[in-house]
Amino acid sequence: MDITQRIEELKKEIRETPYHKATERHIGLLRARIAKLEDEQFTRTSRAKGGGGGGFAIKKTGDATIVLVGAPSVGKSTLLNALTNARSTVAPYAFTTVTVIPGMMKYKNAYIQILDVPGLIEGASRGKGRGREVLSVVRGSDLLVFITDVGHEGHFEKMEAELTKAGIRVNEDRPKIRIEKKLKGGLEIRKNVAQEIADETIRGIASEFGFKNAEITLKEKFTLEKVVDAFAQNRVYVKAIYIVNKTDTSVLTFADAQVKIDVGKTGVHLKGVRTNFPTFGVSAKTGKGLDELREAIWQTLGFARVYLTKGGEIDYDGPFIMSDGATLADVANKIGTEFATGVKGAKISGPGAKFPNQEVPLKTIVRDEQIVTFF
Ligand SMILES: Nc1nc2c(ncn2[C@@H]2O[C@H](COP(=O)(O)OP(=O)(O)OP(=O)(O)O)[C@@H](O)[C@H]2O)c(=O)[nH]1
Ligand SMILES: [Mg+2]
Repeated sequence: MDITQRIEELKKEIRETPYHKATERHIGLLRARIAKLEDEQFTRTSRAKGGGGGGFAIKKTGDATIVLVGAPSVGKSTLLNALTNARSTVAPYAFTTVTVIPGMMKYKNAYIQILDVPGLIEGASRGKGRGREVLSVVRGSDLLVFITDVGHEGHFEKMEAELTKAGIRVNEDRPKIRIEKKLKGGLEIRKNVAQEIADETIRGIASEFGFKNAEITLKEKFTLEKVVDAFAQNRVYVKAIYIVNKTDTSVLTFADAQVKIDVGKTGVHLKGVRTNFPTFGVSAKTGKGLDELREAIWQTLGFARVYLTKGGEIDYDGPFIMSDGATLADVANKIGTEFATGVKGAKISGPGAKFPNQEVPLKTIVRDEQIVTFF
């Protein structure tokens, strides 16, 4: 039996097993086995085809790298050309793009690398249509832009399903768990939050992934899927925004969200398809909604522009672009490691400062448009 068949067998068994306290551990183990097989399938097919070579090994440059993920012909290349200086080939048939085409978008002083890749189709995680190569690029990115075109809004779900099978978690937080390996003592489960999943189930899943002795602290309420993710290797967590292209051709309707967008309206927030994350109607061809898209990319990446003072003057020309959660120490390091070792402290003004030139610890997280003086 090949891996795909084994996965199907296990899924069938899960479907046919009623879920309750007595079967929870067994179902947990089945899920863990599926996760292991999917990982194996993904790495095996990647190796067989020689990994990320053949135009797929793109050097990451700039402040962040984002990937345009979508089915063939939805307009990924057209969008790349509209947002960046790139000239990726556009044509009205599937699989026009067969490698990775990079472009650079400058926005608010940040250099954002955008990668156009071949269309993602069902079965990609099993290697269909350059799927593995595309998914490898996706794994290495900072943000995904999911793209579909009018009439194919259901594609979002399908794309996410392919990514999930390749160990990629979209718009999900990393499981809040601490796993401390020990030399002996078995698997000890500690909980900061009450859990519905039994300790035995958690132990079973952990040992399925090869953990023998460890102190495991659960810091949030876990689902069975999250327990599997917490112990599985190879999970990546990436944010995504969702866009529907070609809104110049017809009225965009979202059946699920019960939102109707007329032709001509731009950049409308479609809450409901994926709540909490922006969804936009755009037209790569006419440029409709692209300003809002650029801003959404910037916002979702969570960048902060940090202005340094030079001889008492604020240097507004060249802010440092810092990523989400960066500290003042990270800013000093970005200036140079030698500079950072000489830094004793920092004073901040503007956003995040209680008053101008407030002295704060270097571990302080920077805010957008903050003014910093190191001393
Ligand atoms: N009307 C309209 N047509 C568009 C738009 N964006 C792209 N197209 C057309 O859709 C077709 C496919 O566009 P591409 O940019 O090549 O699509 P792709 O997603 O890169 O396709 P693959 O590389 O094959 O995966 C072309 O004929 C484009 O001119 C749009 O916003 N509006
Ligand atoms: Mg293309």
